[in-house]
Amino acid sequence: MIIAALASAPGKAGISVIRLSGKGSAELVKKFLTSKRIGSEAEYNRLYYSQFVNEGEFIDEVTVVFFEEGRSYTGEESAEIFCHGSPIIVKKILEALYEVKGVREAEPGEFTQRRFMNGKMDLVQAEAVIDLINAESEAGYTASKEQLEGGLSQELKKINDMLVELITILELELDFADEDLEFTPRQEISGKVDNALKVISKFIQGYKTGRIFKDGIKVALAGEVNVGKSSLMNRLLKSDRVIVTDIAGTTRDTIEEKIEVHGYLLRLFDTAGIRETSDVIENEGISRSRKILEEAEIVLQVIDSTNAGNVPQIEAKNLIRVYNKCDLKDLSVSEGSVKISCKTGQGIDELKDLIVKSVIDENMTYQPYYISNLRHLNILKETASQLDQAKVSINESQTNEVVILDLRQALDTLGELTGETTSLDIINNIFGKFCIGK
Ligand SMILES: Nc1nc2c(ncn2[C@@H]2O[C@H](COP(=O)(O)OP(=O)(O)OP(=O)(O)O)[C@@H](O)[C@H]2O)c(=O)[nH]1
Ligand SMILES: [Mg+2]
Repeated sequence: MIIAALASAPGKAGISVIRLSGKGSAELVKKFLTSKRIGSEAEYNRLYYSQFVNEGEFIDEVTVVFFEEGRSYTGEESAEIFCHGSPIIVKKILEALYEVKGVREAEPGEFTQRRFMNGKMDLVQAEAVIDLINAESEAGYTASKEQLEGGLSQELKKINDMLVELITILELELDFADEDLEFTPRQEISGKVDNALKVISKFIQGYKTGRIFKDGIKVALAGEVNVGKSSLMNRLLKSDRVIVTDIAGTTRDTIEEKIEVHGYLLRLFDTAGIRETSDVIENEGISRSRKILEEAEIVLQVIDSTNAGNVPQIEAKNLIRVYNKCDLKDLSVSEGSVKISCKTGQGIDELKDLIVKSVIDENMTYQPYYISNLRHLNILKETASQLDQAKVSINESQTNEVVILDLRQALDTLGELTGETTSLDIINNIFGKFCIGK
């Protein structure tokens, strides 16, 4: 079955790209092209210019490229049509293609799914394609690019090979059970399981950092009313995004916006100032503030420098005290705190540096074990618990059969990550998150 869809963003643009994949794609497209140069001789990987004509109706001037089976994105014979970026032209071309027997509209992610099915990439890499398209920062781009290039897949392969080696040793012993063979000491087997566990726990620990690379750092702007939280939000965004007034209790809802600092995405949350109040709406706002405080990687406790005597304690794992309005009163602040003025802009760059530094080690570069996908984390945790079970079986001096069973289970679980043993439901679910045409 040939699939076809718009591969560029929908809407008006300079050009639009329509992609086809499946055996016979080139032959199919050629039927609509009038150029004499695209005879039966048309070459792959060459750009042809032609009119696109459907049943005598000239639709558009297009350029077309054909890709050979085995040397295309999907791995199948494919074609791409570049037309003027008009939604009407795109619609007409697609309708003409869908009219032909054996052609249908591609499902979301189906091109990439075919690439996966044809063994051109594993599931982890396919997931990286979505992340790459959705990346919102340099760090997110780096993480998904490395995953797409196979860094994570290679690390996973190492754990896989480690487990296969163990199973092979134990099976070999089973084969020679009747003979007087020197068995590998149980301690050695247990040590090898430990090695696999160590690598897996490195991945599990890398999740937190991986998330920061991919999804950014959650920063909550918190504090009492009127201290300048919303003013700081606007300063950081360089726009008048949120309402600022001298009335206490201006902000009632939590407002999220994103900025990029030193290549990392900061997800900023302006919150309602915390105080005792009988206002129902404001109270709802305050309870939302508290929730954000719990979830945030960093809490910026904004303090009014002119009223810094008795500020409340905020419980947070990572807290930076931000003394605002230093244009009105210039306090000296201790290390780890920062003084700023939202009015003049003083101290804002220093604050940005401090935020990134407090979460990211300066010399940190992306590592393949920085996983960022919850699916990956859950599978690795399950693999780890199955390996723990294998260790219990070894310690209880269970037979090789029992230990092999435990290890096989761990191996199968791991295979769900790369796609070897993943159920069709999960695969469809993953590709369903793609946009059409990818
Ligand atoms: N002089 C001076 N005034 C500031 C500064 N930052 C904020 N303000 C003023 O302080 C008042 C309160 O600012 P907001 O940003 O609304 O304070 P908030 O913390 O968001 O207040 P709530 O939303 O009510 O909790 C406004 O009148 C601001 O103009 C500053 O650096 N210097
Ligand atoms: Mg506010």
